[in-house]
Amino acid sequence: DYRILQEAALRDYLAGLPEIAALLGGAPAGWAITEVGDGNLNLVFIVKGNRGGIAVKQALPYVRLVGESWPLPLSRAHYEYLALSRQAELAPGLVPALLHHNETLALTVMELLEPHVIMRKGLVAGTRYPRFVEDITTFMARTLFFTSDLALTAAEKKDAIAAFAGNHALCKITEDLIFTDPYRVAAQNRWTAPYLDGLAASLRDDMELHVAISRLKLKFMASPEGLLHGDLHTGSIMVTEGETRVIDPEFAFYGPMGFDVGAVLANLLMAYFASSGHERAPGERQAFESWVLQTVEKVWNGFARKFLGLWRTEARGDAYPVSLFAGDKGAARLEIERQAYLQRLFTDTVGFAAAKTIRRIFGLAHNIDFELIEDPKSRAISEARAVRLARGMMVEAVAFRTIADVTGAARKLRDW
Ligand code: SR1
Ligand code: MG
Repeated sequence: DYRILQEAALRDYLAGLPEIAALLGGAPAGWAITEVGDGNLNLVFIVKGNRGGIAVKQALPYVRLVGESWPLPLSRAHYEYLALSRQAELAPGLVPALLHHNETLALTVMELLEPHVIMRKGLVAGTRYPRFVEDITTFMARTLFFTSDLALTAAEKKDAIAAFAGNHALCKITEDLIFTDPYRVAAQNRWTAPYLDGLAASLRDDMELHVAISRLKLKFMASPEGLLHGDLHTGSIMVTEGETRVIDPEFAFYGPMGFDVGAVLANLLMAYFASSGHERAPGERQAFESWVLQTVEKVWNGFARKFLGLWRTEARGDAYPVSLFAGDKGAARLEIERQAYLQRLFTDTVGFAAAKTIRRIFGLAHNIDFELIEDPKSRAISEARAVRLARGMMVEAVAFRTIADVTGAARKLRDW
């Protein structure tokens, strides 16, 4: 009984939900309904009555960006709802409140986030978000730690992996669009031609890069470390100066933690490189760019500190059995092991951040950080700087020992 709900059908549907109708207030005929979806996959409506408002998201049976020629399972709405429910338990207040879900219609009604804006749009405008670091580090540390083997028993973890295992069509999008297509001839690839033609060709011929991206792809496919958001870019984060909400986890599945952390860092680094192509008030450019790089550092450092803190105090999982680390000697050795774990996670994060950058410049789905730079030559310069950093981060990920190594390299490329 799935059908795409356009305005009139959506109004009738919502009128039949007493709690939602009461929240909106007034007669259904008076509700203002606007389709606002600007993502790649779904319909998103804002509905406002005389008392309140809601957001309604409905999955389409195809990829919106491309059209009906690219079918996509509606089941992604189920996984998104499941992930949002779990994230709400683990990171309260950092995802939108869920108000209603209809599995058949692949439709979810959520709290309307107002006056929040999509973070990517704010970054393009040069806005700084003082609350962001605190919230995104809490979100990532808690959702990744508490869904890992450090916090769950082996049985709980395997059940949790199984609950998301069916979301493979969405994983396949990532496997193709991020880990494969930008490095080969693919019909859907595009870039800022003709300026980046040579760079695009060099990616297709760069065997060290092909090895590095293939290792990352394998890690993405074969490392169910924790429940990932799966698409944690700045278009999946809504912000005000004092609040942060993570939205849109339809790509959720059990994967390598560095994929989520790398997504956040990559999108901040792209905002940094794109900044030179956007209008800024006098003095604002430098202030914004240095805020972005400080934010990159604080996101990694804050995440690592919170994750380690949870491991020290909340580890009830079957990994690292307490009985093997008894006494002062055991505690000291386990602490060294925690640091080593975080260092490996940092290396993964650096590699995934690089992959997330290259896909936005040569693959199908680009981002407005670069796309809104009108002059193609100026856009290509910003993109080429980001790609140069990303190539180094991917091929020599272990050479980046600290996050300051990443921001230092970014700073050096700022005027390259
Ligand atoms: C065909 S979907 C393209 C991209 O949009 C989503 O936001 C994901 O990033 C996906 O890779
Ligand atoms: Mg999305």
